This record gives sequence, C-alpha cells and structure tokens, in this order.
Amino acid sequence: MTSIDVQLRRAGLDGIAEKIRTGQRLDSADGVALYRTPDLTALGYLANQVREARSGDCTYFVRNLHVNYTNICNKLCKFCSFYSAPNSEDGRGYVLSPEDAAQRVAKYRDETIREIHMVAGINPKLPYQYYLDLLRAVKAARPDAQLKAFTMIELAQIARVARKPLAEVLPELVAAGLAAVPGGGAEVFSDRVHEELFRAKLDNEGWFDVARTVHRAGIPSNATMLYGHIETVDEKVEHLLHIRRLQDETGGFMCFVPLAFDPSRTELSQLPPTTGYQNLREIAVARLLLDNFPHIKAFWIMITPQVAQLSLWYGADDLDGTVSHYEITHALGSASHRQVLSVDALIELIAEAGRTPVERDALYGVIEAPSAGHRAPHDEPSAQRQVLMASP
Ligand code: V47
Repeated sequence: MTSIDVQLRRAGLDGIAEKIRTGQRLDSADGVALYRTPDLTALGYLANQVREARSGDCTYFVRNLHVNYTNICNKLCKFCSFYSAPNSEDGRGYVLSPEDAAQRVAKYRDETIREIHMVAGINPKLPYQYYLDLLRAVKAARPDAQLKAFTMIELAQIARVARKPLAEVLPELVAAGLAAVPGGGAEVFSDRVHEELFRAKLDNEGWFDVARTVHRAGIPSNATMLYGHIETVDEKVEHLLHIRRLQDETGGFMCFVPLAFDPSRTELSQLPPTTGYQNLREIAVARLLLDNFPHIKAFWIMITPQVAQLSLWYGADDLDGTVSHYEITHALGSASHRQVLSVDALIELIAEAGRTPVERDALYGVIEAPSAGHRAPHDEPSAQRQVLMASP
C-alpha cells in the first residue's frame, strides 16, 4: 500500500477513491463523507486527479467586464448587500439606461474584452423592451464581446413582463445579442433555506424549469451555489446532485461556480466569513460530485486571488477573469484589496502554480489552443513559462 492509499484510508475516503478509479458515480453518502473528512489534502488529491483527467494542466480565464444595470430589486434576499428596495428612500437605487450601459462598456474600448457579464436586481418597473434595448446597445458598443447575461431569476421576470412563454422570449434575446446565461440566483436548492433567506424569489423548481428551457433553446449556462450562511451539508450535497441530474438531462451547463457568502452589510452580518479551508473544500467536493460538468470556477473576487491560486490543485480549472466592475458584493473592495486583476497578474498566478494559462471566450472557445501535453515545469522562473493566449 502506498502512502497516499494509507492517507486516503485514514481520511475515510478509500471507498470513494476506488469508485473514482473505476469510473463509478458518487452518491449522496459519498458527498457527505467528502464534506466531513477533516483531511483536506486527501480530498484535494482526489479532486485534482479528476481535474487533471478532464483539463490536464489547463487553467481557463477570460477578459471580462461586469455590468450591473440596476440594483433596484423586489426580492429582498437576506444574504444580499447589493439591492435597494423599490420605493426605498435609501438614495442608493439606480437604473442604467441602455445608453448608460453602452457608454460604460465603450469606456474600455482600448482593452480586449471577450465577455460582458450583465446581471442585476429584479426591478418591477422595467418593461420587456428595456431588456432588448439593453442587449442591443451593449452589443453595438462592443460587437467583439459575447454577452453572458441575466440569471434564471431575471429571465423569469423578463418572460413575465414580455407576457410570453420564456421559450418564445429567448430567441428574441439571442437575436438582440445574448450568447450565454450566468449561474446566479441558484443559492441553495433547499425549501428551508429558500423560505428563510429568499422567500420572494423564484422557487427552486422554478430555477430548474428556467434552466431547462434555456438549455433547450441552445443557450449554454453556468450554475452556482451560495455557501457559508445557514445551509447544511445535506442541503449542499442535494444541491449538487440536483444540478448533476439536470446536466444529465440537458448537457447545457458549462461551468459550476461555488460562491462564498460575504456577510458584510447584509442581514446576516453576524455570521463569520468563510475560511480558506472551507473555500478549497467546496471546490474539491464540487469537482468530485459534478462528474458531468466540464469546468469548476474559482471566483477569486470572493475567495481572494491567493486561495483561488491554491484551488488550481483542488479541482478548479477556471479563474473567471479580469472581472472589471463587480458590484454584487464588496468583499474584497476595501482599500487594501483590489477588485480587478490585470491579465498579466492572472497569468502570473496561474503559471506560478505550475498550470498552463488558457485564454477563453464566454463559451469556453479557446483563443489559442494549448500544445498537446504541455506541463509547465515547476522550477522554471515564471516569466519564462509558456503562456497560451492571444496578444492584446
Ligand atoms: O445569485 C449575493 C451571490 C450571485 C452575496 O456564472 C452573494 O460565471 C456572496 O452568480 N456574498 C450573483 N455572494 C453572482 C453570480 C456569479 C458570479 C461570478 C461568476 C458567475 C458565472 C456568476 O451572487 C447571486 C448570489 O448567489 N451573492 N449576495 C453575498 N453577500
């Protein structure tokens, strides 16, 4: 028996390791065991094996920009610090007109931007035409960028104000510029958590119905899970298995994004922030349970660039991107933390971890294909490492 076998047995993960080795699917009891083992290294070892079998050393990133077109929202989720309630007198509420949004992205005209991630609150005053105009205006301002826009919650609202079935609305959104749908609004698929934290929002089955319709329309999406608040281990395992079942059915998910809850300035501000240990575990468990997801994203804005870098050995193969202008949370927005990473800094993070940076677009189209079997040597000065990306 090798020392890793001994470690896996001591961690209670030897049965799971055997299932992975023989290509058997993990079940909910396995999911709970992955969450319960204290041995993060053994867990990471398994997740890394799956990650490398899927993506080798490749770590994907995108040059992207976020546009949050309104913070006015009638869902009043307890975990959210971004929203301003309709008719609130807090003086914070805003709506970007389509022209404002276009101007904002046009400001970056000297930079390569391949993805524009556009999400916002559920503002009951916005008519259907607004959403079409918004897509058209932003696309016209940056025709070279793909628009990844509107969570499943927003799409349900758009269909409601359009007074048409979502299946009829989606082709019109695509014609206006929509290319992909982000993974937000999923939170945790538990009726208990829904009731406690986001009662006014589309229910869990509703999220799945919208996602199914999106995928059937040929639009790829992501999926998320918000962790680190009041959810239980069983609820997280059920969340992951639920989206795994939908992926079996539609194949429409590109990427899973675990989102670390930032309690600051929310109604749950008494809760502690998540730890690096927990953040790495969430990524590793997701990689192991979501055997049918092509990619697992470490969203560095929420977990710090440092932990995101480590996660490249714990199951993650995507670092999102440059993420200019993220407003949903301000976790790293204090003076001591930067909200933007330059492309060079992202590449450096990836290369220092011994992985191969691969620039992608919003649909995971590779900007320049990696050379077969490339593995960046760990002992080379990072500046000399091969970087696979298009020039700006
Ligand atoms: O749905 C809200 C979350 C999500 C907080 O698809 C919070 O590539 C932490 O979904 N602390 C929106 N999270 C962001 C999102 C996302 C982000 C990056 C990439 C992708 C992708 C999707 O943000 C919401 C909610 O789950 N959120 N409040 C908070 N206090």
